[in-house]
Amino acid sequence: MTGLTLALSKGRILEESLPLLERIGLAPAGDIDRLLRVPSQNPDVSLLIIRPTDVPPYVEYGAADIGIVGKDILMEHGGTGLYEPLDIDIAKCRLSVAVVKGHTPPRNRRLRIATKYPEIARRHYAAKGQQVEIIKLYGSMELAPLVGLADQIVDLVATGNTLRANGLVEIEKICDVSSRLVVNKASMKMKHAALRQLLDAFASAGATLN
Ligand code: PRT
Ligand code: MG
Repeated sequence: MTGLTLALSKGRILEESLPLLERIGLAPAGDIDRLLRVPSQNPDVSLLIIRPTDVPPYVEYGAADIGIVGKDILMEHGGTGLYEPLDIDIAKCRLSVAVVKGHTPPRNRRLRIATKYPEIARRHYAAKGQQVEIIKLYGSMELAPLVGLADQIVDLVATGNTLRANGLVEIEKICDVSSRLVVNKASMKMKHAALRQLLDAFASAGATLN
């Protein structure tokens, strides 16, 4: 089999991927808390442990043949330079708009939207014909409306507990999110047999076709 490199999203996606990787014989064979590159149980597949937002560029430019990443990150990235053959149905949540409970929109200026996803937010409000100002943040979006930095946030929601704890309410769902398998376009041609085998293994372990 041709050597393959699989890029994994460090954090909750990696944790939720581990049982699946184990089932298909790709569990990490090394210290995933310290190493950035670890062998897997399969000698033909090595693993990269990287930040979720870095998975699309690693796969698009061929530093990894395949990757596991959230649909949120893929949508923000644009996703056209990659194949997205499988939904692996883990790390599920939704991307939503939330506001402070009882908040009334400003009348003398544009709505301010705080988010880690400026592209998704831009497309969402543009589709509704709404002119907004987007403020890119890197974490703790829930704080922004509480301190008057933004009128609304576009953020991930799973149980809704974080919103509730901060006095925020979800007013609109943009889309559902789960983790996806993405594949480098050139690898799909050049390493077709090896990748086909891997994709089949993911599919029979429960991933569904897109
Ligand atoms: O640190 P870095 O910025 O690199 O990454 P990260 O902190 O975003 O990574 P991590 O490990 O949190 O994983 C993020 C990925 O997991 C996302 O890209 C999603 O695809 C997926 N995912 C699934 C989630 C959630 N569920 C989720 N609930 N990512 C984040 N959350 C956060 C959300 O932002 C909010 O703050 O959890 C909070 C809401 O949870 P509830 O249950 O209180 O609603
Ligand atoms: Mg984090």
